[in-house]
Amino acid sequence: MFKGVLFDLDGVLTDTAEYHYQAWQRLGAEIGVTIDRAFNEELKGVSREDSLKLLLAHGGRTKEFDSEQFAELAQRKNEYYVEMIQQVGPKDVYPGILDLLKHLKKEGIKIALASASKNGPFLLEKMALMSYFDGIADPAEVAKGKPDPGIFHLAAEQVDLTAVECIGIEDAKAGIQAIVASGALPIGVGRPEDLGSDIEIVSSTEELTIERLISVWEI
Ligand code: B16
Ligand code: MG
Repeated sequence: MFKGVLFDLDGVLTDTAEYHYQAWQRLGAEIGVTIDRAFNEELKGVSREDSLKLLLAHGGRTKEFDSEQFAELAQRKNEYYVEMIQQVGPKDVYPGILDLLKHLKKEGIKIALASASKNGPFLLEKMALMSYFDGIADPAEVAKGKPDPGIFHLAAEQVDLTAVECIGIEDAKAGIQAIVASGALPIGVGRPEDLGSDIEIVSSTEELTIERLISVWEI
């Protein structure tokens, strides 16, 4: 039986993936880089700085910004994002998530956050989910972002486990790659076209019941 569940945040616990998209779109429009949802799939789960690098490369603008301007652009995107998440509350928690967290707690299964977002703890507080989490991996402490497995190793460590004893839940391609590389068992939230057809996928978080997790673990 698995001993822990390592949760991604944006796109798994709530719909903040959409706000990230809108914030990048707004920043992009200001510097003449147009992005669409297909391109946004490449940004999901990827750190703020790495996302900005991808966005600038997408628009062929990489060489136009020095490090100071780059930092200003990253900060500006975060300001747009932070502005949008102020109104996030318990009503925004994705369906099925609260029940799953309650069941996991009842069974003594550890719960940890493995989000690339530096805004993760703020959002857990806003959604009144903080008390369910036994550990939070600080993305500032890992050398490389997803698809590197670092954040999943660190999340498992926060709850005194190793990744192989855990299930990891993700909505992003880079995140699934990170889970697989960590040795945890992946469950994807989304579409096989985006996440791959070789792992367990649910189309909605409503399907994330403890029974489903147990059956995936036992396959
Ligand atoms: P921040 P996750 C990731 O969170 C997002 O998917 C990604 O779009 C974002 O760029 C990244 O966090 C960094 O977020 O700018 O708030 O530090 O999906 O790993 O929970
Ligand atoms: Mg995500």
